[in-house]
Amino acid sequence: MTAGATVGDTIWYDINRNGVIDSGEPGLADITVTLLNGDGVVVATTVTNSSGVYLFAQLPPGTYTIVVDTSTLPSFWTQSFDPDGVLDARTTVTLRSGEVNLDQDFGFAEPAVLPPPPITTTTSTTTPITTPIAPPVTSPPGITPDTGGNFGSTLGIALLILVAGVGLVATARRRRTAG
Ligand SMILES: [Ca+2]
Ligand SMILES: [Ca+2]
Repeated sequence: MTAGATVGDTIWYDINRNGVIDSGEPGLADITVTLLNGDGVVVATTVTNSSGVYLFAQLPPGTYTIVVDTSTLPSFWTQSFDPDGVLDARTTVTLRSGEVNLDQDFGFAEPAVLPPPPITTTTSTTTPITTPIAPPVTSPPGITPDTGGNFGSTLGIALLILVAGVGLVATARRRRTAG
């Protein structure tokens, strides 16, 4: 019969992100922690208590991996400290018979630069999106600044006026002739 080993024990809010549990930095409660054995099989799962403490006890000696379920952290929080130095929210330890290893602490905090808030679509018309307006093209009066279609329609209107004018003149001539 070998004495059971214990591993833990703190997941904390590393407010100043220096990797050290400073006074005033609280533990993170209700964070899910999973323990895998050397074969990667889940041995146990627990959650941190109100002080951010987790413990796995009565373990046979061997190699274990502690995995912090980051989905149970506040949104957008990132890791500031990992026992093995690699910020992947997991660490592997080898426990001797009866060993008590309470140095497997993980620090998390908000990112130094917060991500932009999620874009929310709004139907409000009180704050319309203003798009930059190109300055108007100034041109001498009487000249159409645009080309193409506008010119064509202008030409069409001019032709209509011309035809109407010819018609009026012809009508007038006919009236004079008749009178
Ligand atoms: Ca700290
Ligand atoms: Ca790690």
